This record gives sequence, structure tokens and C-alpha cells, in this order.
Amino acid sequence: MEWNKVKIEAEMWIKESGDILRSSLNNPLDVQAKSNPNDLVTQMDHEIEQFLTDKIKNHYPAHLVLGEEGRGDELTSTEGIIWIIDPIDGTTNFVHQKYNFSISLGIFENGQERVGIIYNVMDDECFTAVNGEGAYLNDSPLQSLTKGNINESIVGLNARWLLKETSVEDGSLHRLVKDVRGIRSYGSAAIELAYVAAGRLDAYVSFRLSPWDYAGGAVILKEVGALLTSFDGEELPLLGTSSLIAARPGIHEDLISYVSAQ
Ligand code: 2AM
Ligand code: CA
Ligand code: CA
Ligand code: CA
Repeated sequence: MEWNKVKIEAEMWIKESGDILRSSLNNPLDVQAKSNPNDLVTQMDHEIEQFLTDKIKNHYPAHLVLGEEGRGDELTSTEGIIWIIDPIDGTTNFVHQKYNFSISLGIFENGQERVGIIYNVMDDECFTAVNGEGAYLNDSPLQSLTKGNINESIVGLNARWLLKETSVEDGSLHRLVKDVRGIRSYGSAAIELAYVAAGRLDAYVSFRLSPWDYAGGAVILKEVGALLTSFDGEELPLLGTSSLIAARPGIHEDLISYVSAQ
């Protein structure tokens, strides 16, 4: 496969999807709840996943698709070429803010990173990478990440995860919030991973994400030398859910010690 060509093509489809989402913003939204009242999905999530799945299947009939809204294939193994797509990452933001949502794509071949794209639709920022060929923000190459220090770091974390700890004094997550320089929460895991890759965040931590949330980020982060694992330091699964720590070198090991009590 000429992965650079695949990237350019996929980027085109994703930008087209971005146009569709932008021009949908003034239309009525059909908002449904999924696993709980705060877990939302709209007709646009389905429409974009279908649009991208059709493009992939038309151009690459032998490739497989794993999408959040289930328009792709039912996968039982990571064999073959798999396009992992999140048609809207940050659906709550899409519904409420009409800002801070993204389209995420990771392409894997037999479980190996090939292409990653995260498109922040409203900022028109496209983060891309081809395995072994560096990462980009639009046309500018992203720099390799240097070693960081936890006390001077800005960490992406959803405040809701703090509710897991009943004691402010003893909770290691509360301690983390105290020890770092600042906490940020954007509401789109893919954007937060892209921001770690771009050096805008020093780390991002989540207790539970799915492959479509981190597949694109995994390819991009690898290119800039970021570390990406579950809380127990394992490689992230492409099938199933996982906790996640993405961080620049030097911070990742520290973060593991903060969350290992969880
Ligand atoms: P989503 O918008 O594609 O669902 C913040 O909500 C981040 O966590 C988003 O990236 C969101 O992706 C993701 N997320 C994963 N599981 C979720 C859930 N059950 N409810 C809400 N957001 C979820
Ligand atoms: Ca969702
Ligand atoms: Ca998502
Ligand atoms: Ca989604």
C-alpha cells in the first residue's frame, strides 16, 4: 500500500465530512441517548459514519471498517487492513457548543499503525501521520516531543473521573490535580490526543475509551515520540475498551504511579 496516497485520499473524505457537519449546524438535530442520558448520538453521527464507510468500501473493497455507530464490519480479529473511525468525537460538544468536535480515523494493518487523521472541524485543524514518516498539523510538521516534568505539565482530564475518589485527602487523582500546573478538559478525546502530539497538552488521561477514540491518535502520537498505554502500561487494544495515558516522555511513568491505585 502507498500509505501516503491513502492518507491524502482519506483526508479529502474527512474534510468533505467536515463541510457536511459545518453546514448542518443550523439544521434541526435529532439527539438520542445511548448508554446513559449524557451519552448522546445524532443523525449526523450516523450520516458521517455511513458517508465514510461508503467511500472506504467503494475504493478499498477488501478493507474492513470499525466505526462507533456500527455502520462498518463486526470484527473478531485485528487481521487485515482496518479503518477505525469516529464520525464525531465530542458529540456532546457538537450538540451543545457547536465547537470542539472532531472526526478521527486510524488505519491499521494486522494491528500495526499505518495512517492517523484527526480533524478538528470548527478550527479547520487537520492532524495527520503516516507510520515512519512524521506527523503534521495541516502542512506543518510536528516536532518530536522532549522530556517533560509533571509539576510543570498541563494535563487533559475529564473532571467527572474525580468522582471515583471519595476522599480529597487520600485520592491519588486529587493529588495529581494538585501537583500539575493545570488541568484542561476539551470533551473530545481525539482532539486531546492531537493536542498532546502538538505539545499543547503534556498528557491526557482517561479511565475508559474505545478504539475509535484513540486509533487516529495512536498513529500520530507514535510519530512524535509520545507514550501511549493503558493505566497498567499495556499497549491499547484495537478491539475492546481501555483506560488510557498519553504523555510526553518523562511524564508518562509518573502518571502511571498516580493512577495505579485506581
Ligand atoms: P464521543 O463523543 O465520540 O462519544 C468525552 O465525552 C470524550 O469521551 C469524547 O471523546 C467521547 O466520545 C468519549 N466517550 C467515550 N465513551 C463515552 C460515553 N459513554 N459517554 C460520553 N462520552 C464518551
Ligand atoms: Ca459516542
Ligand atoms: Ca469518541
Ligand atoms: Ca463518536
